[in-house]
This record gives sequence, C-alpha cells and structure tokens, in this order.
Amino acid sequence: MFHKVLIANRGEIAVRIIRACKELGVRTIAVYSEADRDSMHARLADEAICIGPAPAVRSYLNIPAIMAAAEVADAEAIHPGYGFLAENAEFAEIVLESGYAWIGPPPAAMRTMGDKVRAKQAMKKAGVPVVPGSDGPVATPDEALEIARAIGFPVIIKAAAGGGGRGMKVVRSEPALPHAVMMAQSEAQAAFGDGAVFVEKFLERPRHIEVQVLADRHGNIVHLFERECSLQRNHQKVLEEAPSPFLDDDTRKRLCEAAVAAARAVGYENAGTVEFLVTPDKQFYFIEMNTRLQVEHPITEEITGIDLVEWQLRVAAGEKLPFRQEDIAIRGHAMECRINAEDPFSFRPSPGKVELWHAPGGRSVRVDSHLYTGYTIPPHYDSMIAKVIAHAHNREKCIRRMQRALEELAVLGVTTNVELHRRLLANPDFQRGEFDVHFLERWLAQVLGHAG
Ligand code: MV4
Repeated sequence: MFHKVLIANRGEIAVRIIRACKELGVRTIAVYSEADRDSMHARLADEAICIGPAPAVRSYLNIPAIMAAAEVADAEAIHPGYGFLAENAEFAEIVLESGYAWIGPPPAAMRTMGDKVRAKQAMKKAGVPVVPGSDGPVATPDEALEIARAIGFPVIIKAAAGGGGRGMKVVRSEPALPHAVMMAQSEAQAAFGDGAVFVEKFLERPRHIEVQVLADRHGNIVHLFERECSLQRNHQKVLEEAPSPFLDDDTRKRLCEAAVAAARAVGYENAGTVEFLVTPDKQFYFIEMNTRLQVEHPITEEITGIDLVEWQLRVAAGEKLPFRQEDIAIRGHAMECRINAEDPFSFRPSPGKVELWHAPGGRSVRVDSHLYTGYTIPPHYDSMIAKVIAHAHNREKCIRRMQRALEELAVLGVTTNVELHRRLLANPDFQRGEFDVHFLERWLAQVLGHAG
C-alpha cells in the first residue's frame, strides 16, 4: 500500500478520501485554496499545502501548482476525487509520467469515454445496447435529417465532447432540425472547443440508472449493482437510491452484465460508473461512463458493504480484488439526500457562516460532510454541504429512516434544501417508486405554481 497520498480536491469528498487513507495507515496531503484555509479537509490531513487563490482555475484546476505540492510533500499517489481534474486524461498522464500513481482509470480509457461518439462506437462493438442514431458525428444538417427520418422523431442532438446533460437539444419535428444542428455545433465549439455533434432517438420518460463497477489491474472486473438517479434538476442529482425500485431481477442482471462488458471493452481499471437510460418497457441503453468516483457512491457501499475508496486505493497499488461477482450481494436499501446551501425553490446558492451544524446519527444513518459550527461556506465552489445516507432492510423502512434523520438535522445561518427533501420523501409517487428523469422538474413546476 502507498505511504503517502495527495488528495487533489476539497469539501466532503476530500474528507471522505482522507478518512479511507487513515483507516489504511496511509499518510495524507491536502491541497487547499486561499478560500479554504479553515476547511475541514486541510485540518484533517497530515499535511496541508496552499495551492493558490480562491477561483478553482487558479487552485483546484491548477495542474502545475498541484504537481509542485506533490513534489514538495513527496507524495506517492494522487486521488482526484470527483469534479475538478477527476476526468481530465491529460492530468492523469502528467501524474503518471511524473512517477506518481494515479488513483483512477488508465488515461486511454478516460479519453475513449470522454468522447461520447467514440464511447458509443466502442460500446456498440462490445455488444452493449446503445440508443439508435448516427454511427458517428453528423457533419451537416442534411446528414442529420437523413438519420432523423430513418429513426423517427423526436431526436436529441448531443455534443461529442459534452456529457452530464451539457450541450443537448431535443428536436420534435423536421422543420426545426437544421437550425438545431447548426446551433448545437456552434455551441459545442464555443463550450468545448469541439463542434462535433451526433443524433439519436429521444427516449420519452426514461429513468437514469447507473451501475457501479470496480476493476483491478489483473483483469478482474465486478459490478456493485445499480443506483437509481432519476431524481434530478438541471442535470444535478438531488436524491439517489440503491437498488432501483424499477428493476426486476432479470433486467438487473442483464444491465449489470452490460456494465461489466462496457468496462472490459475499454480496458477499465479502478472504480467507474456506467450510465444507462431505461425506458418504461425496461429496454436499457448505454449513454455514458463516468471515469471517476461519484458523489453518490456511499449508497452502493451501504448495500454491498464494500468500501469503494479503500478498493480504489488498493487496486491502484496493484492489489487483486479478493471477491468474485458471486460474493457480492444487495443487502437492503439505501438512499442519499444531497444537502445544498441554496434556496430550496429558487435554487440560488446561499453561502455564508454556519451558525450551528448538527448532524443526524443513530442506527444506519451516515453523514458525509465537511461542515462544522462556525465554518464559513465560500461562494466559489458548488453548494453541496452534506450527504445524508440512510440504510434499512427495505425501501419503505429506508424512507422512514431518512425522514427521521432529516428531522434531526439542523443547519442554522444559511438556507438549505432540506425542506425540498422532506416534501419529496412525502410525495406519494416517490413513495411508490413511480418517477422518471423529468419527474422532479414537473413536480417543482407544480409546487411552485401553487406557491406563486
Ligand atoms: C437522453 C434522453 C433521452 N433520449 N438521450 C441527460 C444527461 C445525459 N447523461 C443524458 N441525458 C439524456 N439523454 C436520449 N437519447 C434524456 C436525457 C435526460 C434529459 C433530457 C432532457 C431534459 C432533461 C433530462 C434529464 C435527464 C436526462
């Protein structure tokens, strides 16, 4: 195992990784921006190095500053967490070429999956179902029209360099297509420096279900079952659960096996997530792979009993996975509520001083957070301040446990979205497990419509 790991991140995920390192007897190096001098991650690590001013481009995205910190502190390996540089293949290459271990997948796998067109082609070749559409990028509106006529409207135009919902356009009729293609191309060029776009059938009312995979350097790849991530707003997940209340055992098995095939096709190593859209008739289609640890990884840890960050470190150090697929089972149900410092209905960020922080506790309640009473939430980064995770024998008990946990939670001084979670947990459609990727926004429009 490594002796010393640098964590190139902040907030709750830096704290989560530091905790895993400590439990493995690994020394930790935190990096922090000038806005994060008093942050929990800088305090908990064995060493902490300031890497620049508050704006992320000058600190958490500043590759030379992070590499200098690794050199000065004599790091052996670098864990990128999520966001920031986590899916930057160039950063991973620099880390490896500088002689450090990269606690993440091979850069080549990151590159393939980062290009949504190449990813889709690789998946098709591997026999993983993909959404019908163009086989590669479409060069002209006429080419897009030909494909759209063949697959039928509605279609969706996506940027090859996009992902996570960025750079998408839904087109419902023929006359609207040429303009949408040109707009999508110029927007993709401006946003990503790559104007390539592709066309696929727009699936109505799908669910977003993703599969956690874990792979070592010796060719062993396992899945850790799925997470139901349909409850999102503006492509930001709000509440996630595992397993999905929608899947039957047969669909689950085929979905999870497809995820392992996806990982194998790109030579994947470390932890990763394969995202699928699942239609109301339970057809599933690969959409993208996230080549990093995800925010919602704890719900998978709760239902499988496997510590994902521990295994990220172990496989990056060359260890073999000691469990086979048959050894991994789903135990009960888990849910995560993302607690953000924001107005619950306008969603405007609410940074500032936390006058009181009281985390819930008790049986099978986990809180992953970097907050403490007296901490000032800086305005420069994302607004997530805590993840409340509940685990129980079944979904109904899990909802009750989460409701109980949120009743205990107290945050004073800043506005949070806790009330949104309370209302969502009480919603009959949610309680029956009946929702798709558009549910939350539809419901919010309804709730806000009545309020206004
Ligand atoms: C789609 C889709 C329907 N059909 N692709 C959004 C995030 C990214 N990972 C993929 N996304 C979608 N891809 C096809 N072929 C629906 C979504 C989608 C969505 C689309 C429009 C508005 C809101 C959405 C919320 C979640 C997913």
